[in-house]
Amino acid sequence: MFIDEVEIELFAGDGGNGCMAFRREKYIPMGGPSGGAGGRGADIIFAVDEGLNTLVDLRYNRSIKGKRGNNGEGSNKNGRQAEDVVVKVPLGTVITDLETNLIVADLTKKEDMVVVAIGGRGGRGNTAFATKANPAPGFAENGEPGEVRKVKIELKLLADVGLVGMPSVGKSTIISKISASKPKIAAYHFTTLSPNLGVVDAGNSKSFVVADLPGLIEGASLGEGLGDRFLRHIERTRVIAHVIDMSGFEGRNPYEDYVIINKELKDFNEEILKKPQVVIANKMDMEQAKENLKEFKKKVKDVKIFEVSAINADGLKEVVSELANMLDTIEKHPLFEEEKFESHILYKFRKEMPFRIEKVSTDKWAVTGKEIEKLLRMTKFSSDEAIVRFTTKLRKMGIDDKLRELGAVDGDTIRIMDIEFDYKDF
Ligand SMILES: Nc1nc2c(ncn2[C@@H]2O[C@H](COP(=O)(O)OP(=O)(O)OP(=O)(O)O)[C@@H](O)[C@H]2O)c(=O)[nH]1
Ligand SMILES: [Mg+2]
Repeated sequence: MFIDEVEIELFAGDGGNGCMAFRREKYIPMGGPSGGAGGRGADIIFAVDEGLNTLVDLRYNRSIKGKRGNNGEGSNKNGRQAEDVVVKVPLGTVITDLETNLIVADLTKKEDMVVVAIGGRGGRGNTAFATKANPAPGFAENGEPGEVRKVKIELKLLADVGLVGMPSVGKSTIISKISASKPKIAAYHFTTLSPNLGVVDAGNSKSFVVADLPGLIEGASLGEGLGDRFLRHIERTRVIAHVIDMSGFEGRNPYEDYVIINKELKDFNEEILKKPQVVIANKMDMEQAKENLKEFKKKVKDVKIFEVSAINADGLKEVVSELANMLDTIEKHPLFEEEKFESHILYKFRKEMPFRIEKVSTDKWAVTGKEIEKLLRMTKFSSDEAIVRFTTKLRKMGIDDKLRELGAVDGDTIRIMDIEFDYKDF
């Protein structure tokens, strides 16, 4: 089943409690404090799994809960941290906080992995509170509660070209001829009930992804037919391929179809009509098609029209090469503006990397991790040589690359512990 929207409540794990204990040793009446810290609660992480193409696995989950960190113990034993929960989702998944309506993550790269609910910190044990004035503190800290949030999870498929049009105009036939995708094709309306993706080989080692969408009819934006719910899947496409049945054999008028579909696209989201469009005039093998096309061309002058007989694979080569050329020249625009994102995003990385990066605000990033923090403490920032060594190390650890990948630009602020410096992209 194809599911492209679910709402779920996330409960990250609570931190384990710190322990209050004192050392007991033979012949020593009362030792010092020895309570260990609690472990961190489980993060709830969303990660891309390229093998998935629907959110169906999440459909029956009202909530996802992370385990609690273990409590600290005596003898300064720290509690174990809980194992993170990793939720696998398809490429193109967008996660929005339902309270703030801000986007927490837009997972558009196959390595993407984002912490959506943060596990609670473990509480400190009484050892941590020992001071000169109070060498034997009789208290410990409780674990921090894990983050709780309600999110909407949406799939917006990642495709370069979207095939749109009335039912039965031949959209699925086209994708079946230009890619390896084998959707159901039939003479009745609404054969396609959910989007199909296909990879098109455009030669010269170029390729692009096409989405074949369920048919639209007049009033789709008001819920007629299958409605407009699948149109979210062309929001990311860069080119719209508008398929029209030129034979008009079902008693339809190709020009009217063209106008109706464009109006439905506009009513769904005006931005879609701003995307470049080509018209695929299909079923040119049928009677009437030539004549209808002549009329159509008189009325529609501002868009490229390709004459095609999908069933015979006639004319599709030209369409593919034009689409490839267009994609070469059209810039990729991010789907959402920066302001729509939550300012604070925590990234985790697929390969266990010894650091974490948090996007603290639009131009500010925080890097944490034992190794990097140790290095920072040991670096004397008064010597040039030490600074060079420090920055080389940052690069070697892959921190530079990760920051660039996440979108850091020259002049952004990078914070490690309490030191801030400017990011420079070399
Ligand atoms: N004569 C002719 N028939 C075609 C051509 N292309 C598709 N058809 C037929 O048109 C009918 C509908 O084709 P589909 O590819 O299923 O159409 P669709 O646009 O995907 O339809 P929905 O999924 O219902 O929206 C099928 O019977 C196809 O065989 C063509 O170039 N010429
Ligand atoms: Mg179809």
